[in-house]
Amino acid sequence: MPFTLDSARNIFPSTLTADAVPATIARFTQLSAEDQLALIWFAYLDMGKGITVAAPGAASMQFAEATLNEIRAMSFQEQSQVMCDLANRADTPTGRTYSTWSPNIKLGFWYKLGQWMEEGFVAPIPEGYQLSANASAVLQSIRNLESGQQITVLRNAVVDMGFDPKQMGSYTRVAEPVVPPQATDKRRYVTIEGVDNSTVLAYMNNLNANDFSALIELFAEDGALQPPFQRPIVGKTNVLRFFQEECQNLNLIPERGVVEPAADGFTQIKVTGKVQTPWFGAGVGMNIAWRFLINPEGKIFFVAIDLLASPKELLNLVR
Ligand code: ECH
Ligand code: GLY
Ligand code: GLY
Ligand code: GLY
Repeated sequence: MPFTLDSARNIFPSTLTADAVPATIARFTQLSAEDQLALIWFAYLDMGKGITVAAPGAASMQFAEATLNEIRAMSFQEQSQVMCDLANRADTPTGRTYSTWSPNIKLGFWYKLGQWMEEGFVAPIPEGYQLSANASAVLQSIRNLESGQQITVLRNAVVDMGFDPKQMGSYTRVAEPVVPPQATDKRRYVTIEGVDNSTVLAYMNNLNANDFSALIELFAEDGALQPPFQRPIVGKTNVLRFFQEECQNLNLIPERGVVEPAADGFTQIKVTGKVQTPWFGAGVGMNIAWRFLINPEGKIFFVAIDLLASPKELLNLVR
């Protein structure tokens, strides 16, 4: 039987992903908006003791600027209401605008609000705010995660806020401009112990160089990419849009892998290693697995990117 998207998703089933991330998000979502905001505030302050978040670039901040300035001009009470509405996913003008933004714009928006909260321009979390017992437990779970999992929880919490885009009808997506690919003589070329497959090597090298037009040509027409804790993105057009909107300036540091023949002339390849996001640079190395299914023409039929349960999983290359 030829591979389907569903069967492709199950290659290398022994891969242990960081289930603590969706589990924590599910508990977080049950909390009141006030608790959610306060919890993120405490988690973010905590994290700041160990790792530094980079300021968002001007290119991404310009899109949030009008909304940020409206919020800055409000009373503390109105500001708190806007922030709670976002956490509640309420149908408000700000909630709708927020939903049109790419993840990086959403993160940049909250980065700025956090700065303004510290500086006294935006309503702070009230001094002595007492988290509910449930919220304290969720915060404790976040504290117990490794840093790559912590920042994934924070990112997912921020991405999920705002009005539900599925209820918005058609709208224009707003993302940062796409940077030009890195010049050939500046590029870094990876080596992967145990893997010499040219499609996989080109995938890593083109993504590291922001060369999305070369990268997308590695995919089959109906190829799919599954980001951590998400449904697969299917088809070259959608995958390219995802690369352009969410994958600029990543640093992929694959370490080792295995290559195995699969049914119907396909090849399955698992690679493990680290990934750095431009938000935290070398400060946070996320433990990642890539599970590739390459078709007989050498094109990517499917690739899953998994956030691993622990560094030990970096050595799990068995089927
Ligand atoms: C304050 C209190 C009120 C509420 C809020 C606040 C602000 C919070 C802020 C949070 C900022 C969080 C940030 C998180 C960034 C996380 C980034 C991550 C990136 C992961 C990327 C990966 C990439 C993997 C991929 C690979 C591929 O091969 C294909 C593509 C792709 C405090 C005011 C809310 C400011 C900045 C986790 C894993 C490897 C799938 C992308
Ligand atoms: N500061 C990281 C970014 O804007 O992606
Ligand atoms: N955190 C996975 C992604 O960038 O979509
Ligand atoms: N999705 C890219 C990043 O957050 O760094």
